[in-house]
Amino acid sequence: MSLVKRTKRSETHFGQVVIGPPGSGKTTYCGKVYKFYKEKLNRNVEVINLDPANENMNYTPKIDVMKLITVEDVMTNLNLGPNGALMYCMEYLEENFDWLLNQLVLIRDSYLIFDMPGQVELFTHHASIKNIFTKLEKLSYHLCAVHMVDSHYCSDPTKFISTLLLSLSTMMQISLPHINVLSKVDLLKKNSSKLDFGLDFYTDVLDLQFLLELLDDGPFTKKFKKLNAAMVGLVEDYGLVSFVPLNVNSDKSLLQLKAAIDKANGYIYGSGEERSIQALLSCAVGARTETERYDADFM
Ligand SMILES: Nc1nc2c(ncn2[C@@H]2O[C@H](COP(=O)(O)OP(=O)(O)OP(=O)(O)O)[C@@H](O)[C@H]2O)c(=O)[nH]1
Ligand SMILES: [Mg+2]
Repeated sequence: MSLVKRTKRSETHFGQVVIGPPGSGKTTYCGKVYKFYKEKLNRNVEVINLDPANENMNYTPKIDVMKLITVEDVMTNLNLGPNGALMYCMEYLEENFDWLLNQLVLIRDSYLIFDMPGQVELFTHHASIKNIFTKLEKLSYHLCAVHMVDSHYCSDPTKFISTLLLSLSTMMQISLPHINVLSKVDLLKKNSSKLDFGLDFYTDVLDLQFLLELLDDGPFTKKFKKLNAAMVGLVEDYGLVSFVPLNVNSDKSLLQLKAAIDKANGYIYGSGEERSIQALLSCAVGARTETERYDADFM
């Protein structure tokens, strides 16, 4: 009987898949959140590295794709460039799904954090990563995509519209419960005077007409009024994109994001964790509950 068939479907597993463009903060977040969940929440958690070119991991992965294949080896042996080699690695991982599953069954009781590579086409139209997580979903892995985007892109309306379109197409392609994250908001706060709007405008994505006005006034974008309106209209019509801000060095910020992720993937936590969350909350946010609307003071 194949490993897939032997994997008990009655068992449920939970976790998050950390995706996003290069340098958006995925690996840093994985290391921080691993420590935070383990030490502050007593959650039984493991990190899985699925980036075959991950050099500076701030955690020890329980499963490491670099033991199966690396971008460097593919570049040397198949004479491919770095991007092609990364695509090849993901296709290779898909073909060797049992390699991953064999190791996942050994940590079946753990909450899983997947650190992913940063090439955007892997999440917008290439099929391998989607296929891997679809297979896991069918095996009762309840995963939430945590899509990190550098909040620096809020500083320019053209970059922000690209971010919105990227987030929307990634949501469509990956098809998992999905949380978009604006990473490095601590840096954004330091440069808040350079922003056209307050942080809420960028996180809530509610009234993009203001963004359209800026695009229509921009020296390079004003000649594309219809295109600007079509792009903004597309994002508004779907009504799916919004962001949770994150400063990875703030426990309060990690806790806010945790609440959103647990809600999205349906994570059921044990009473031990519930107690520690209450303790953390009383220290970090006074009388407020974790479901209450956060403001910018955690940045
Ligand atoms: N100030 C600040 N810096 C951050 C934060 N999160 C990540 N960084 C920095 O952003 C840089 C890139 O972080 P990584 O974690 O390597 O990003 P990544 O998405 O894993 O990058 P790739 O794997 O290459 O795609 C590092 O220098 C981090 O220290 C944050 O919340 N605040
Ligand atoms: Mg990384």
